[in-house]
Amino acid sequence: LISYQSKIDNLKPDEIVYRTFVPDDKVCWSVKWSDYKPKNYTAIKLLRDKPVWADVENPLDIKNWNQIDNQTDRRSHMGVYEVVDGIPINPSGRTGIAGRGQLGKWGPNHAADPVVTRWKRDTNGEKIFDPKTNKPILQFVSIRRLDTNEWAIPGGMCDPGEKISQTLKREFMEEATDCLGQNSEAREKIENHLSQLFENGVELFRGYVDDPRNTDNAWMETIAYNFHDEDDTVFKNFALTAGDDAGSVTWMDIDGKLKLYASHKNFVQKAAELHSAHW
Ligand code: RP5
Ligand code: MG
Ligand code: MG
Repeated sequence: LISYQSKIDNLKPDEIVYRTFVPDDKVCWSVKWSDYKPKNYTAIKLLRDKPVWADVENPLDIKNWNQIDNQTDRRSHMGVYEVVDGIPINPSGRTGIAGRGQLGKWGPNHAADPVVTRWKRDTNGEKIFDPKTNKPILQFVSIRRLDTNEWAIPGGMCDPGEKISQTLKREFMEEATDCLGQNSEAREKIENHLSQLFENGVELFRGYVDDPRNTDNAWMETIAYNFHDEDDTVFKNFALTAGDDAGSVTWMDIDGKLKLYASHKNFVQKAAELHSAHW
């Protein structure tokens, strides 16, 4: 089943398109599987509403694969991907479903993930250590996604022509501070609070994301950055508010037992390693 498809397209149970089961040893395209014929699925929502952020319906009308195509970056962080009979092929292998699924773009869909961290502190402001690892506990700003209900990094898709630094800050402000639900004065205040923090990021990851929406012909890629509030100066007097695609927001303790959306746990682990924090 392609994630939350029934909800998005309002499908009846018998209309849902299921993924072909792909065993681990058959994910790689180089492994022969002549009977592999995944169902084709593009969300009805995309076909019917034709949102501005989405590609044209027919991938054969797109020519500039592996390049910047007008404002759309069709290059992959994973190198040059194959295009077979005019259709881009997922560089990470078979997903059990063909078409664009719920993703806007054929081929790579670029996102950015801000991993915003601070130290967990007691009421006296002292760092809290994990009793087993003896390392201080780092916290990150986590949102609960409205689509799958899973906890995740407050990331999102890059707008056409947008710089990655802008996407990181914009998505954080939309999902973790509800800037879209505020007037321009409040929005400016939030932006001032965050501007310095977002100037000093460290790249954690760049590449393919194991996103539930991925198909054989459309997939998510991201750049994850860490923005760390070492002395709690930014967030001491600043409350988080969930907005846009986020149902709730919280400071979540970083720990190896976390369960997060897609490959987000890997990015958070990298932040813990960067700060020699508990994992
Ligand atoms: C994930 O999808 C990325 O890591 C990023 O967090 C997210 C972007 O999609 P939306 O949040 O805009 O749905 O794979
Ligand atoms: Mg968003
Ligand atoms: Mg998002």
